[in-house]
Order: sequence, then structure tokens, then C-alpha cells
Amino acid sequence: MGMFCYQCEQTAMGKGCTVAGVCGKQPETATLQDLLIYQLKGIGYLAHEAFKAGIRNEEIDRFVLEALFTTVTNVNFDDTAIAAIIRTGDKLKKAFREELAEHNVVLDNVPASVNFTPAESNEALIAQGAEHRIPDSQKNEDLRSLQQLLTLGLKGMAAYADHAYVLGKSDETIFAFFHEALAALNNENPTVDELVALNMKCGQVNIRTMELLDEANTGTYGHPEPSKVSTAWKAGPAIVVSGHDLLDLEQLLIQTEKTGVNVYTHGEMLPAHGYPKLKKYPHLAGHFGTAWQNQQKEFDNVPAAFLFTTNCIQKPRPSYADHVFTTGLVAFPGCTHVTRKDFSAVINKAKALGGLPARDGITLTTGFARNAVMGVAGTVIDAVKSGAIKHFFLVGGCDGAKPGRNYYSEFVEKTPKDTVILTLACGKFRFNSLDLGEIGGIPRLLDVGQCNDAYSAVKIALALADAFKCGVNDLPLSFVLSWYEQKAVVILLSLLSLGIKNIRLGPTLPAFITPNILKFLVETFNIMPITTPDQDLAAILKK
Ligand code: SF4
Ligand code: SF3
Repeated sequence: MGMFCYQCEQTAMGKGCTVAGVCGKQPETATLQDLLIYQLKGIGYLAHEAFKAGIRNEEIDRFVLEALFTTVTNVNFDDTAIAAIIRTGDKLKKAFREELAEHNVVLDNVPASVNFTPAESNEALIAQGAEHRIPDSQKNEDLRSLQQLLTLGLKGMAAYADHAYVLGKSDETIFAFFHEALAALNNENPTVDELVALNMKCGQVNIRTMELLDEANTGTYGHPEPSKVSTAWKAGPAIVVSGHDLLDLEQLLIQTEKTGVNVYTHGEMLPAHGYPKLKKYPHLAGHFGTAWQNQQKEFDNVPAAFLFTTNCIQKPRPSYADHVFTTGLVAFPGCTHVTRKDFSAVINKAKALGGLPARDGITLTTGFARNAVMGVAGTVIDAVKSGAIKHFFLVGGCDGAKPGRNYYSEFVEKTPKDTVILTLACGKFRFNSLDLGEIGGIPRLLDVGQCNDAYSAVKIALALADAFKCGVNDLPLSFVLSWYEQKAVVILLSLLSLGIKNIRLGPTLPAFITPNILKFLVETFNIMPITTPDQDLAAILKK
């Protein structure tokens, strides 16, 4: 039946997945996701008109966040779940239209997406989705490129906004922008300038979103502290929790207290060990495995229950499929879905599996978020002034399966001893077991946190610029980023919206960026693809 998706870095042939997703996404699922995005443009249009009339509908706001987050790579592979979201969206939209009519909001010449009604059967729904595939959505390739950049930026921002929302933090201006941008995506004849402006605004609004998420995380769990984390196994029943959702982790820790079940973090959950109100739980036993793309190998035949709170889930192998649980927006056909209110099924499964045997491990460090780094700002500034620290690198972003990603571990290994590396997100698993030593008591490798903590890294960069009375681009600081999914896309937009130049991006450039749009990005921001670690290090350090 075919599909078209090019939203992530592993897209087929670097062009687009057209038969099935390299991630495992089936054509039906991809097509339903296309339909959901189409529906969201209609809902966004209504919500944007409502905002202009001073009307806000929290159910609609929340739906937009969750629906966008659902379509992020490696979140939801379940057709039935996505079809159900589309039907919920339709009910909400109809009620919302009635609400707007009661408030005399005039809706003239609405775009077709506003009048979309889902078909009865899921098969017919998929047929509807096939009419809204990306290549057909806009004939002009450069406009399509910018429209997709915006759509993917919204998906990434929705993930961050949702994490903040579940911890009680939201901001009306953020919702207003989601609706404004979705409404604008209905325009079949936009200008390049309009779309560039919307993408830059998306980056700016995402900074506010990430600030809110930072407030939510640090307000709820305290400021992360430098922490050592063991990868050893303790003998006994175990739950391995993956994804980014700290509230899910906390609820799991509460519900497993005094049950004899140990909880291990996986992937992007590693930085949870830095938060005072999470690390206080004695049964938060350590960290399991490395980044998401290794899960099928690392989970194989392991007698633990696995809980996925957000991306990145992969198709489980038969050896552990019946002990994989999903929660929140994550769904995979055949895996049991649970809610954070009741993790008893996960806990019972961990017990029934008999438990992990004891096993040695290594020690990782995390918790160097903005508060911890700024706490030693004086030492860092003195070290820069004395020449003990010559350069900072932010080597961060997503991991993935491509062999070219060895670049990042080699790059970090080759950085001179008088340089400091800040890192964040799951790409760090390529090098966070390396002992890079210290400079005057400051570790050379500082784990700022998850991709969700990019705000922390931005604050550190701005604080350095402030201390040295210069702009971020004038600092001895270089950004060497790896991308995979749409959260990385919106972080890139945020960095660009801050005027940050000379970013190196890899392992490959996005398929949705056309040569003309790339030319614009290069001319405006001097963004560049990674080459080789030696060549890039030489180019950076000769400056
Ligand atoms: Fe392909 Fe990535 Fe889309 Fe999956 S998310 S279908 S791998 S482009
Ligand atoms: Fe990783 Fe999926 Fe992007 Fe949070 S867990 S950074 S890829």
C-alpha cells in the first residue's frame, strides 16, 4: 500500500521510507499518523481562531500536545491506538465547534482539514490517510521542506511541553503557538519568508517550553547533583524503565517501595539518578544498558520487566516480548499498556520472572545540569583565564544505529586534554564510559542530562558568555550535534533562533532539507555537516 516518511535520520536510503519504516513502522501506521497530522491542522485552525477571540479549551490544548507527541519516531506503532486518537480528536473538534458557535466566533472559508470527518472503519481511515501523504501535501519542494521542518519542530516541542504539562506546568503562549503554526500549515501558498519566520518562532517558543520543563523537573525533584551510577546488577527482581518521563519513574519507585523489586534506568532515564527526590529511593538500583538502538540485543533473554515511558521503543524480540510494558503515549502491538496510576502488572511480571543474577558493572557519572555547573562557575572561569581550559565542546544529541556515529566517540576520545566536553541526550552512551580525567577538579566530561535538559546546556552557554562579556558565538565553545528524531529537530531550531552559528550536525543531514533550504541555513548560520573527527577538531581548534 506504500507510505512516505522521512522524519528521522535513519530514513531509507537517506530519502524516505516508502515500503515500511526502517524503524519498523508499518505503512498503515505511517498513513494513520499522516491523517492525524492532517486532522491536527484543522483542530489547530479552530483553536487559533478561538485564541484570537480570547477562548481557550484545555482539552483541545492537551489533545494537540499528545497527538503530536504520538507521531514522534519510536513512540507509537499501534494502528488501533492511533485510530482511537483520531476518533477522540473528532469528538473534541465537534464539541469545540459548538462552543465557538455559542461564542459567536465566525468561521468563514475554513480550510478543508477543519471539515475532515473520520471514516467508520479503520481500513477506510487508512484510505483517507493515503490522501494526505507528505509528497502530495505541497508541490513546491522548498516550501514543503520548510513546512515539514515546522511540523517536525512542533512534534519535538510537543514532547517537551507534554513532559512539563504532566508535572503541572503549562503556558498559554506555548499553546497559542502550536495552534498558530498548525493553522498556518493549512496555507497551500505560503512564502519562504513566512515559513522561515514560523520556524524561528518555533525555536524561540521551544526555549520557553524547555525552560518550563526545567522548572517542572527541578521544582518537583530538586536540582540534579553530580552523581555516580553503577551498571552492576543486584540479585533480585528487576524493572528496567526507559524513556524520558520522570513522573512515571517516580510513580514506579513509589509503587515498588518495600516490594523487593529493584528499579534500573535505561537510556535517557540515566540522568534521573542526579535528582535528589529520585535518587533518595534505595531501590533505584542502577543503570541498565546503553542507548535505545541496542535494546533488542541488551534485553534479549534478560529476566526483567521493561517499561517504556516515551521514545525510543523497538519491536521486542520474542525472548522478552511478554515482559515489555508501555505507558503514556507509547504503544506497540502485543505489548501490555499500563497507566502510571497502577504499575502492578509490571511489578508482578518482574517478580514472576525470578529476578536478575548479581553481575559486575562500571560506574557512570551524571547530574551536571546548570545548577551544578554554575556552582563551580568561578573555578571554570579561572581555568579558562589561566589557559587550563582552552575549549568547550557540546557533543550531544541522539544516538542511532548508523556506523557513521562512531564519529562522536572518536571525536570525544581525540579532544585535547585541556578541553571540556558537555554532553546530553542518548548519544552520550558512545563515550560516557570513557575516563577523560579532570582539569583542576572539574571532570572533563560533564553529563548535563537528557535531551529534555537542553535548556540547561543553553543556560550554561549563556552564563559563560555573560562571564566573558561576549556572545555565545565568540566563546571557545563548539556545538557538535547528532540527531535522530524530532526532539533534536526542535532543539536545532532553538539554537538557530538564538543566533548560534557554526553548528556541526551529523551523522547525515535531514532528508527533508532541500538543497536550497540547506544553502539558506549555511549562509545564515554556517551550519555544517560533520566530516572526520581529525578534520573537524583541527578546524575548530585552529580558530
Ligand atoms: Fe522511516 Fe524514520 Fe519515518 Fe520510521 S520514523 S518510517 S525510520 S523516516
Ligand atoms: Fe534518544 Fe530516542 Fe533522541 Fe532523548 S531516546 S535523545 S533518540
